[in-house]
Parts: sequence; C-alpha cells; structure tokens
Amino acid sequence: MNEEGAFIGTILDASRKAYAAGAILRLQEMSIQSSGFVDSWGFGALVDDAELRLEHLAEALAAGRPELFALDVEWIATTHEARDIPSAVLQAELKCLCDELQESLPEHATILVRGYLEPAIERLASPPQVPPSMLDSEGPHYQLAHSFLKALLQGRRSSAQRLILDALADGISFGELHHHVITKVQVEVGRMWQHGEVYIAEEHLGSRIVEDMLALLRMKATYEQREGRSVLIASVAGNLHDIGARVVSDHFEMCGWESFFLGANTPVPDLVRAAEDFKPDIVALSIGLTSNVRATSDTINALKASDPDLPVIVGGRPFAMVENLWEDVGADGCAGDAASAVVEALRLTSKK
Ligand code: B12
Repeated sequence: MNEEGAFIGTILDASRKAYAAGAILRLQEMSIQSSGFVDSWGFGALVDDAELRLEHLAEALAAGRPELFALDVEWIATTHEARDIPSAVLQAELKCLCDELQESLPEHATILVRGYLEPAIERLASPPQVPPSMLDSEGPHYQLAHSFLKALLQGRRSSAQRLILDALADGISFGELHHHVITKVQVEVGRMWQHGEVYIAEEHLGSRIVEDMLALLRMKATYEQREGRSVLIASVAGNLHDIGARVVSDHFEMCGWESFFLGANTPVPDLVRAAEDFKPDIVALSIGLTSNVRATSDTINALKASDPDLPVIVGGRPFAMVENLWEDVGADGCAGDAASAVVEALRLTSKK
C-alpha cells in the first residue's frame, strides 16, 4: 500500500462529510446543464453521493492506484446512464470535489489527489463502457445458465433446484455448475442491476435461492479423502458478499481440505483470533467491492503480525480487475476462481 496515499486517505475519511458538503454547495452554485437533477436530489442525498466518491478516492489513494478510482467512476457512470442521470452531473460533482480538496488539503496532498480525480473526470468525456453479458450464447452450458437465471429472477426455487439437480444427474460436474452456471448467473444479475434491468429485491430473491442451491450441492458432492490440510476462509470486514467465498470453501472441501468458513463481514481481531484457534495452513480472504481493499490490507497486516509464516491468499472481483493489486495488499497469492484457489493454496502450503 502507498504510505502517503494512505495518510491522505485517512484525512479524507476524517473530514469526509465536511468536504462532501463543501463540494455540493459549490455544485449548487454552478449552473450546469442538468441542474434539474441537482435540485431534485436534494442537498442530503447529494452529500451522501459525494461521500461515496471520497470513500472510493481514499481507497484508491491508499492502494496507490489511480485506476481503481477511475474504475469506480466508470462504474457509477454506467449506473447513472441506465437511470437517465446525465453524465454532466457526475462530472460537475467530481470537479467540485477537486476544487474543495484543493482549498482544504495541504499542497503536496492536492497534487497527488488531482492525479486521481483529473483522469477520472477525463474518462467521463466519452460514454461509459457497458460491460458485456457474461452469459455468452456460445459458452458452455449457456441454455442451462439462461434457464437458471430466469428461474432465479422469477423466484421459482423448485424449478431452479430441478435444473441444477438434473444437470448433475446428466454428468455435469460440480466445478462446471459452480463456474459456468452459478457464478456467471450471479455476475449477470449484477450487470442487470447496474443497468437498471432488475431491482434489488430481485437480486435478493435470486441470491437466497443460490445459497440454498449451494447447500444442496454440498450434500450431493463427492469429497476426496482428507489429506490433512486446512483453510480458514472469510469475507473481509465491510464485505457483505459471501457467496464467492462459500463456493471457494466448497471447492477446498471437495479437494480434501478441511475448511473453516466464517462468511461475510469478519472483523479483523476476530479473524486473527480464529486463525490462532483453528491453526489453518492458509487463510483465504474474499472481497466484493473496490472499497474493500484497505480492509484486506489491514486484515493481512494483523494476521502477519500474529503469525508471519501463515500464508494468505486473496480473491474477488477487484483483484480480477486491477492487475497485481493482490501484491499491494500484502497477500502471498491470488486466484480468479475456486478451482485455481485450491491450486494456489497447494503451491503456497507445499513451500512451508
Ligand atoms: C449478490 C450480490 C450482493 C448481495 C450479496 C449476498 C451474498 N450473500 O453474498 C448483497 C445484497 C449483500 C450485495 C450488496 C451490495 N452490493 Co453486491 N453484488 C452481488 C452480485 C450480484 C453477485 C455476487 C455473487 O454472488 N457472485 C458470485 C460469486 C460466486 O462470484 P465472486 O464473488 O466473484 O467469487 C468468485 C471469484 O471472484 C473467486 N473468489 C471469490 N472470493 C475469493 C477468495 C479467494 C481467496 C480466492 C482465491 C478467490 C475468490 O472465486 C469465486 C468463485 O469462482 C455482484 C455482481 C458480481 N459481478 O459479482 C454484485 C456486486 C459485487 N455488488 C455491488 C454493489 C455496488 C453492492 C452494494 C454497494 C449495493 C448497495 N448500494 O448497497 C452492496 C454492498 C454491500 C457490502 N458492504 O458489501 C457491485 C460492486 C461494484 C463495485 N464498484 O465494486 C457489483 C459488482 C454489482 C454491479 N455489477 O454493479 N450484493
């Protein structure tokens, strides 16, 4: 992580509301093309929004990665576009934040911060890139994934279960079901939400069915004989996503590992304590949001302070999006999916 950036991030955290309010006062004074939106949102909602931008900025500064902030801005721009919010609003908000920080922060800090804000603002000049669907009609098990997605969004729990159980009976492996059906469908639900095609209750409906589905698959799975290795798996503090971590945990178990799965939002001291108590061979940390990066670094620092020899691997969407980010947070390894997580863990624990 970047020491100077992390310090400026701490300043942003401490004064976030004040900076956000200052920026929104500036925004209200500006005559922007889409001032109707600014008026209709109201001061409080705009300040909340600016606070989120500052949280993401602090995260990117701590990681020393301007591209992390640019990715966040691009992501928010796509959600705005899908909801007919003109890009001029976000552009103006970021410019006002830049001006506000310019006046409030020490000079060396403003130079660094501009290096993050300005490229992100520039990126907004071109229309945001719409992420393509993960459900490629040429891809493996497309029909199954498509029918599963439909069943999830319509809340047809029994149909969803039947689809997966029939596929299993037809010889499709657990790995293929996890990777090509469950993971891809969940990512597609996320893309649809981002684009305003589904609302949060529909995602919740689907995710609960997926959780039950994973439990059902666990009961049907075949497990290799235990070979003595164990893993402690958790989603970091602040990360409420745990389906990915659960899929990873299930793979470890199927490959003969003992898995201690803690689930979502695990506080740092408790994770360290669990590592001391359960004495795993490796810890696997999962993140879901670009704003989970500092929590990952803090968790790894605390784990290493307790046991410098305990290897830690990380995974989750932001690590797939920003090259070598896993190294910046101090991890020993990283993998993009559950099957590769087990391979990487084997490599790291064989070295011990
Ligand atoms: C379901 C879901 C939720 C559920 C989670 C339920 C649960 N129990 O997990 C809930 C409702 C809680 C949720 C909340 C939010 N979510 Co959400 N969510 C999703 C969604 C649609 C699916 C996640 C999922 O189940 N994926 C399936 C699993 C299997 O995939 P995976 O997690 O990537 O895991 C795989 C790999 O990454 C890897 N892996 C994962 N962990 C690990 C660990 C190790 C060690 C290794 C090696 C590998 C590894 O292996 C896994 C299997 O192959 C995603 C979309 C997406 N693209 O993922 C959005 C998504 C992650 N959420 C998003 C957002 C914005 C939010 C909210 C902020 C929304 C809001 N405004 O409140 C909150 C934040 C909550 C928080 N503080 O964490 C955004 C994040 C964007 C960003 N800028 O970071 C996404 C990408 C949606 C989108 N396209 O915009 N969400």
